[in-house]
Amino acid sequence: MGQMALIVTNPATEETIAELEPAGVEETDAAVARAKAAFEEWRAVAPTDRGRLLRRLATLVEENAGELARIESQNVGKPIAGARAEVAMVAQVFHFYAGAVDKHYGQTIPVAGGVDMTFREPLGVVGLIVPWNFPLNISSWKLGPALACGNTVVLKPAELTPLSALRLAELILEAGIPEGVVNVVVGPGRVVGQRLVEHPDVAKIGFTGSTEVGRGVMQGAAETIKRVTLELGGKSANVVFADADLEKAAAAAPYAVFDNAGQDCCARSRILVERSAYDRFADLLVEATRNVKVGDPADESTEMGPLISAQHRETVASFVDGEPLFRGDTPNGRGYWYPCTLVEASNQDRVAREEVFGPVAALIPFADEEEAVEIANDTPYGLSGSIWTENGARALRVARALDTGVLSINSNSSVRPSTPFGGFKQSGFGRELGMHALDGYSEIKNVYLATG
Ligand code: TXE
Repeated sequence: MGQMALIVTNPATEETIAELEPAGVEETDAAVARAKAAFEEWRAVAPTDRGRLLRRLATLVEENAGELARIESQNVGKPIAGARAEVAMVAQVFHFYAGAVDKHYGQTIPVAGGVDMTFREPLGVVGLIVPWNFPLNISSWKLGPALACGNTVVLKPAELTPLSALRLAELILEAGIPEGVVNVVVGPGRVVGQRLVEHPDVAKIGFTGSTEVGRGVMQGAAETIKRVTLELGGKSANVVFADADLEKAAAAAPYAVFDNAGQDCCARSRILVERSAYDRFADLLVEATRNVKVGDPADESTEMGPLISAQHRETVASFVDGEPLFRGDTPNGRGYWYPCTLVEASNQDRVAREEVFGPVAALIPFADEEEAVEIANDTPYGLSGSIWTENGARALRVARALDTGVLSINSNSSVRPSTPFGGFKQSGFGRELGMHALDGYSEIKNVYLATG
């Protein structure tokens, strides 16, 4: 092919950990053809058997959790304890969809002259395009419902982080899922990803990545009227009212933005604080941020590792000018380190408008509930967010008023295997996880039987 080798790096050491031959259009087409050939057999597998195969995959992920977590930690620079928790979630996701296969029902609808019924049909070959921030997790969120519904798959991991998906592909075969049902293709987004988007035999693209590339995916999909699910960027607000448990909110806030070194679409990177509690909360937040343990991802106690690449570190750094409210420490020497950083901002500043995708949080004061909602919604994004208050009615009032897909009250957790996850506005559309994701990987067929 004459293409340059794809160099895979450990971002904590800058060492090369793998060299791969990148796929091109030809290999992508071959993978789509394999998935197409496997489709009829896979859709015909009895639901309980398909469930059993997914259950076996979940168990294999559990049995190989240590190895998968190590791969993910070394390839993404994730702290090993966090990587283990992510792999545990991958297993839970496959367990969930193993159990969902035979619970995704059709309906019967009362009509005149006969019986009307609906079926959930698989789409065919689906293209799954995954980013580098949670490579295995996000792969599982798409693979679980895609396979449960009877689709076959071409999965394209991000160029920077292909290693865990390649290992997962081996476990998929070991679980007994037939050859051709899942095909992992490693190569550049604008070649392999683009080809999947254009390919006439691909029925749907499940995409997680930047809003910019997502826009291109949606445009490309229009040509063949492909279905798309887009999980894009975010600029989520963590809204802290003066009547909240401030200690608890401040202790949790750093982990809602510095987890995964801020490379998280759900990062609560705008911390909105009611003015009357602002100074007290800012002091508590600085203290809590000082305690975030940044360092070697292999160390069990590490809470934050490096960024994914040198180029990404430059982008992140471009958001911080002047002296921030707080800047943490990082290890010296090799690795794409960037410190935990707190800045005071207005919602019009660039740091409050664009997705930083790094450990930089903006503190923004608000006067009252009305202004909190106005600022939180003043963004093109709408993925996630949190509300901290001891007033239950206010919590629900604000939750209903925020234009965002996933919210937590007195907590910052966004993602569970059984609950729907996805965005409003330019954070995308379609839902991953839970029973809702199955709707994105199946088509409803309506059948009328005349009984007269
Ligand atoms: O994302 P891309 P990048 C945001 C975040 C980050 C920025 C850039 O702000 O800093 O995006 O990250 C594939 N056709 N998020 O450049 O390029 C690509 O190979 C089809 C938010 O890594 O969107 C990869 O597999 N596919 C986000 C995937 O798309 C294409 C997670 C995502 O890469 C393609 C990641 C094309 N033309 C980044 N070009 C989140 N929501 O969590 C690239 N790809």
